[in-house]
Amino acid sequence: MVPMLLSGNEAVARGAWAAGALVGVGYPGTPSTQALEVFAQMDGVYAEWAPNEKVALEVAAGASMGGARSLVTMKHVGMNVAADPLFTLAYTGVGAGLVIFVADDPGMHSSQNEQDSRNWGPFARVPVLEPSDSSEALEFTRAGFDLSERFDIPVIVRSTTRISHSKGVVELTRDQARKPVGAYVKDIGKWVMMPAMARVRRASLDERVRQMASYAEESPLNRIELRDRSLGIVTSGVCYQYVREALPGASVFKMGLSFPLPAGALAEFERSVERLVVVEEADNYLESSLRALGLSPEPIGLPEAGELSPGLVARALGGDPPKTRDAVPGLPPRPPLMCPGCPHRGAYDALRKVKAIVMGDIGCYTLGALAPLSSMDSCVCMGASVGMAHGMRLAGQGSERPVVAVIGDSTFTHSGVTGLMDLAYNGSDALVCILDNRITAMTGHQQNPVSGMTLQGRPTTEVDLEALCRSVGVKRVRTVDPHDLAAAEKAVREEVASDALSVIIFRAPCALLIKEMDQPYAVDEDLCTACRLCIRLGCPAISKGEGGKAHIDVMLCVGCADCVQVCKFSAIELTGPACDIGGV
Ligand SMILES: Cc1ncc(C[n+]2csc(CCOP(=O)(O)OP(=O)(O)O)c2C)c(N)n1
Repeated sequence: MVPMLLSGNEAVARGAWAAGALVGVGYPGTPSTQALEVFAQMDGVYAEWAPNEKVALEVAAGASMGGARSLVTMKHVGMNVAADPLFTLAYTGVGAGLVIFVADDPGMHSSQNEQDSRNWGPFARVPVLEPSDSSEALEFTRAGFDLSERFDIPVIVRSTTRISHSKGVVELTRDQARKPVGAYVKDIGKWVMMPAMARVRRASLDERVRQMASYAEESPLNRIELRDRSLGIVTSGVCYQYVREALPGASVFKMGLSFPLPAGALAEFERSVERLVVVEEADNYLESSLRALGLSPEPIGLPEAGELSPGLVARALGGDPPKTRDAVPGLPPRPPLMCPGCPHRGAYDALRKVKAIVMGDIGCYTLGALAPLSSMDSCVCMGASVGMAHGMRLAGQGSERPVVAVIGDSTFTHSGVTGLMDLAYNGSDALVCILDNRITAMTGHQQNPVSGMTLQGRPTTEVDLEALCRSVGVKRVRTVDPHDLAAAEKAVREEVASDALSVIIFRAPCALLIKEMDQPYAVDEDLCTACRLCIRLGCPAISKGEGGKAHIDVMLCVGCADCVQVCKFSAIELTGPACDIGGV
C-alpha cells in the first residue's frame, strides 16, 4: 500500500488504470479534463481527444464491444452531446467494461449552466456511482468496470468540481494487469438495435435494472453510519463531507450508488431514525427519489442552486457552523481577460468597426462579450453560434447591422461544422468567423483536430479548415492574420458586404503557445493624446497612466503590436530587449 496525495481526477485515471482499462477517450471540459490527461500518461494505455463527447463515447463503445475496457471523460454539458449513444448503449450493454466519467460544476465556476448528472441514471437506466473523495474516486472507478461487466451496462462515475479538484490521500494497491482483449464474437441481437432486437434488449435492460436494484441493497458502495438516532441524513458525493464536518454526531446513509437506489435499506434507515432529511446540492434528485419510494424526508430549505458548504448545512440543520477565515477586505476584482497578445482581439476589433450583431460561442473568445471589446451578443452552448446566426437572419435581422457568427477552432470541429453545413444547404448569407488559434485554449491547451498533434504527443494530420468549409458548400472562404488589423477589417467589411455565405478564418497561434516574445512596446507620453483608442483593445498590458495617457506594462507586453496599429499619433514604440518566456 503506497499513500499518495491525488486530486479526484487523478484518482479516476488511476482507478481506470488499476482496473486494466486499455482505451481512454474524452473531450476536454472543466472540471473533468485532467482525468484523461493523467490516464494518457499511464503505461500500456491508448488515449485520445475526440472532436466531441458523442464521438468519444462511440469510440469507447467500439473499443468495449471489441473487448477492451474503456474510459470516457467529459464535463456535465458533454453528456448532452453524448446522450444519443448513451441511451442505446444501455440497451446493447457492453463488451468489456465501459465507464463514463462525468464531472458536474455546481456553482458554475467554469460552465454556462448547472446540470446534475445523477439524473442520467434513471433517465437512461444506467448505474451512477458518486465518490465522496479522491480515495473513493479511485475505488469507485475501478469498481465501475466490474459492475459494467457484471450487469452488462455502461456505468457513470459522477463527480463535482470539489471532488475533481481537491486532493486527498489515496492508498494505491497492486494494480490489475491490462486485461487482454478477448476474441470478438458477432451478436446482432445484442448490438444491432433495430426495433425487433431493441424490444428484446429493452426487456433485458429492465431485468438488468432490477438486478442492479437488488445488488444496491447489499452494495459496499453504499454505507450506513448509525450514530445519534435523532437525525438521519441521506447524502452523497461531496455533501457527505459537509455533513460530517457540520453534524459529526448525526446518523448518515451515504449513497455511493445513486442509481438504482436501495429501496429496502433506505426504508429501514428511515425507521431507525427520528427525523429523516436529505442533504444534496444541485437537483433534489435524492429527495424526490426517496419520495417516489414512499419515504418522507423533511424539507430543510437548502439553496436550490449553487454549491453547498459545511456552514450552509450546519445552519439548515442546527449544527455549529465551522470557523472560516474572512476574505481579505479591499482586494480588487479580477475579472477574466484575454491575455496580452491574444489573437482574438484583432478579430473583435474588426467586428466592432462594422457594428456586427455577433452570435457567440464558448471559448477564450467569449471574453469578447465584456467591456471594452463588448462585441458579442450571445453564448449558449458549443456550436450554437453558427445556427443562431442563421436564425437571426431568418428573423429579418442584418439589414442595419451585419449578422456574424464567431467560433473557435475546437468548438468548430466539436459541433460548428454541422451548423455551417446547414447554412450552406439552406442558402444563408451570414458571415462565420473561425478564430483559429491552433489549440483548445480555454480548457488549458488540449490538442484538437486542427492542432497537428495527438493527446499522446504524436504528430498527426491537421484538418484543412479552408477545404472543409469549401467542401460543405461555402464559396467565399478566406484566411487572415488577426494581428494585421487593417487586413482583418478589410476582410470583414468585404464579407459582410457580400450577399453570399462566407467564412473568414482568423489564424494566429494562441499567445501562450509562442515561446519567444517579441520586443515589448512603450508609450511616448509626449505624443500620447489620451485618446484611449489603444485602451479600448482591452489588453491587460495597457492601462490609464498619468493624465489619462496610456501606459504599457513592459512585464506584460508580448510585442504583438496590435496597439501600435490603432494609435493614430505614432505614440507607441519599441523598447528594451526581447526576452524568452519559455512558452507553455
Ligand atoms: C459540450 C461541452 N463540452 C466541453 C465544454 C468545455 N469547453 C468550453 S470552451 C471549449 C473549447 C474552446 O476551444 P476553442 O473553440 O478552440 O476556443 P479557444 O478557447 O481556444 O479560444 C471547451 C472544450 C463545453 N462548454 N461544452
